[in-house]
Amino acid sequence: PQRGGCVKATATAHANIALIKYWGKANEDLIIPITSSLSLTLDDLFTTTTVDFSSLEPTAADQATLDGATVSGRPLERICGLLDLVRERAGIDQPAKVTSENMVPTAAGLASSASGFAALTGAAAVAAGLELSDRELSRLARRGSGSASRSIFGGLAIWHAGDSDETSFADPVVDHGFAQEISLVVLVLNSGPKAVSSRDGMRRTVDTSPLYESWVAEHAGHLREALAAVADRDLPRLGEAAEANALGMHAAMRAANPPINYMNDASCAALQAVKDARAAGFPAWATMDAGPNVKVLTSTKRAAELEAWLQSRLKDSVPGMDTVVAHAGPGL
Ligand code: 2P0
Repeated sequence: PQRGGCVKATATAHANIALIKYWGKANEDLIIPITSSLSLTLDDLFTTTTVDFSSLEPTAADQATLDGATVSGRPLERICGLLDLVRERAGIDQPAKVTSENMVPTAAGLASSASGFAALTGAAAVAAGLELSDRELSRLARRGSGSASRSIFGGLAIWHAGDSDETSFADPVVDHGFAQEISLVVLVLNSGPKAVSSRDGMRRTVDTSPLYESWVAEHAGHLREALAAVADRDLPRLGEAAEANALGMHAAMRAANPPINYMNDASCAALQAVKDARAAGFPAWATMDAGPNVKVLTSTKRAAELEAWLQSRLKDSVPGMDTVVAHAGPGL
């Protein structure tokens, strides 16, 4: 493409939460994961990003803002890394001006690199004049942040681990509308910065945790169960697989040296409340990521009722807890 053809484009991508997790890389440079993962893309949690290859002097460095604040340091380097891949592919060399806005409901504390890198990939590809398939976009987004590979797609998505750049990408899961029947009640327990980044936490878990291998060994069964559950529209079976997979991941993290513990007292109280909700007859299974928040998988029908029940249950032990109900959202 000729240089003059490079323009400006905007894309919106939604965050996703893994029901069956990605934790650990087989190849850190290409971001090839050790396990495949299954996620739900969410509706009102998204990032909108504009990439403009036409407004900076040719010799300038890339610039980025997030919610109006200038991005620098490691986060800027990661953005530049993704832009370099896009430029290389398009045969251009203009610097880019990147403007990004995170749309997160009331302090959800879930601002995710998944929606950010998926939106950046979508906008940069179009601005650079590339016409990429969803699969190519997923592979490219993966290079920015692994979980971003899944945010190219709406609803349920599976990221096939693969063993190379060509074979590691996400696909939509054929679910005949089942994604609309499930929701997540997000218990926002702390929106402060995380103690250990996912990237470092994964590396330390893979390198030092004696429980990592057994989690990986169990993982294949969790994923198989979860996919069978989706095919059968069987929420309890999906919930059990998801909860076992997440708790096993956190156990492996805690066994790392030094230990990684994303759970605080509020997380433990929330996990117990989820068990209690189940005993009270709710469909409710917990999952957690690289932070203290607890996300509760439930049916869309009962999500609001469960949210109120959990709020009441936790009002004394976790004062000031925020909650958000997230439904299935669209792809890029
Ligand atoms: C997941 N997480 O499957 C897992 C579960 C957090 C816990 O993907 O290093 O930001 O950029 O590939 O994608 C968070 O890690 O990590 C994540 P990188 P990413 O959703």
